[in-house]
Amino acid sequence: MKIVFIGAMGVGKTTAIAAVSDIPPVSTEATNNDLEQNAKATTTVAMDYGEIHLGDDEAVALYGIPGQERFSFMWPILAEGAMGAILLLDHSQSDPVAQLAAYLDAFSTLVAKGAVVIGVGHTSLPASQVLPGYAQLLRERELSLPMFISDVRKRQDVLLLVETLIANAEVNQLLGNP
Ligand SMILES: Nc1nc2c(ncn2[C@@H]2O[C@H](COP(=O)(O)OP(=O)(O)OP(=O)(O)O)[C@@H](O)[C@H]2O)c(=O)[nH]1
Ligand SMILES: [Mg+2]
Repeated sequence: MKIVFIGAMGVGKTTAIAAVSDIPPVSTEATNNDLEQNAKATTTVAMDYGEIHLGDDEAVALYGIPGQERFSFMWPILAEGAMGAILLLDHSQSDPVAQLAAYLDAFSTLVAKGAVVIGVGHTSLPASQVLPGYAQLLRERELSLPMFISDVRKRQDVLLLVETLIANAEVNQLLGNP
């Protein structure tokens, strides 16, 4: 089982995978030279990799994309064969609704399968104030995707996203959806 973490630079894909991985995560961090986009010290330049172990011989493989546009050639490579995606958003960035739109477009194959769960982070506001703007975009696109406020620095928050994605995939399979 493979899941890919997607979203813009600095949303927390590397952080999320490190928070839940049962193995030391593999990361490809390099000095961030794009400080205008995001002020953090390092950025992913190829991918992140981690694993959640479910039983003796079952594992969920977690891949993280590099958020910088210049590495977008990696995105379809990393999404290949994924059962779904966890789309992370940074509510403190200037236009996170536009980011949601951009990532729904970039990963349209998984979106069409309903195999995307959204986690909105970098906020201390209640869901009732944060989520309506994103929900509006989903409504306009006639999409119904699970959405949570998530602090990806917390293992439980990331696990909720992963478990929801897996549960959704199982329901779709039962219903015979593509
Ligand atoms: N204050 C706050 N910080 C957060 C939250 N979630 C993540 N962070 C921090 O935001 C930063 C996210 O950095 P990364 O995990 O490297 O982000 P990324 O999505 O992998 O970014 P790229 O690899 O550059 O695309 C880390 O310093 C996290 O500790 C949150 O909900 N609130
Ligand atoms: Mg990263």
